[in-house]
Amino acid sequence: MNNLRKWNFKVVLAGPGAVGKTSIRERYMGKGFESSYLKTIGADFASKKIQKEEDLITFQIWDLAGQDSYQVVRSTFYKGAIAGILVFDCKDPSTMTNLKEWLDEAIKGSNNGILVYIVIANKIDLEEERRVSRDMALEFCNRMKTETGIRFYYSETSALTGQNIQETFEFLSDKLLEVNNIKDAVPFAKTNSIIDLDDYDEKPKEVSTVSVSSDSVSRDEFTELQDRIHIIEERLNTIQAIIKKIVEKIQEEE
Ligand code: G3D
Ligand code: MG
Repeated sequence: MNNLRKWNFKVVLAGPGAVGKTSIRERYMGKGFESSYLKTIGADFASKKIQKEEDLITFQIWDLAGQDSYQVVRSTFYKGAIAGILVFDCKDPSTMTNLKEWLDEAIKGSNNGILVYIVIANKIDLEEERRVSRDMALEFCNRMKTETGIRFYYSETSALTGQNIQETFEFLSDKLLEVNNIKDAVPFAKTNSIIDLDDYDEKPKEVSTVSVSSDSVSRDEFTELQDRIHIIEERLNTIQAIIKKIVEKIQEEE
């Protein structure tokens, strides 16, 4: 167990209200998840540990409140995030076009620190009512990519049936290990349920992650450091939540 590399990945689920963010998180976390509910402050996060060979990943998934009233303080929640999942409802094209604003907010709020973005078309179980086709969504993602230079992945899910939820988070964990230089790039399969908008346009990416040289730090020291960072990160998250609550109280009183 001690030989495992430990990772703490903060993931934010962003997008308009009612598109299914909470449902996606709950579907992925299952029933027995370890959770810190911060419902009263308009967002909550839950964490889930998964092991991939030598890597122990703690996903900390923040589920942001979609309500506009929270927008002022919402940026706090992007701090420290490494992945952004932008969710829209495939029945409602306006929830997709809205994602551009959510993306801008995520870029600013995370100080450009988010390394992996996935756009999710949710509620694909409602086939009859679907109004955004895969092609329309890919075109939209491509436009966002051209405007921002950001690399996107695209996935279609149903939080109701569970379709593609597990796969999307599996893919995300692989990508996060890849951007941390732990895993070789996963060769992209056309049949994959996740679409890489950069499929035909592979270019080396500069990533600003900390790389630890094994010459200077022993494995045990490294593990201990990671544990300590993990604890500090969890405390910071709690502090962020408390600050948000205070700001809201102040706003209420104004
Ligand atoms: P949010 O967190 O983005 O605001 P929620 O969205 O997760 O609260 O979901 C909003 C509503 O959409 C909920 O219905 C939820 O059950 C439904 N929903 C979420 N994902 C799916 C999906 O994949 N398929 C279908 N059919 N419904 C979904 P209610 O009725 O509780 O408001
Ligand atoms: Mg919600």
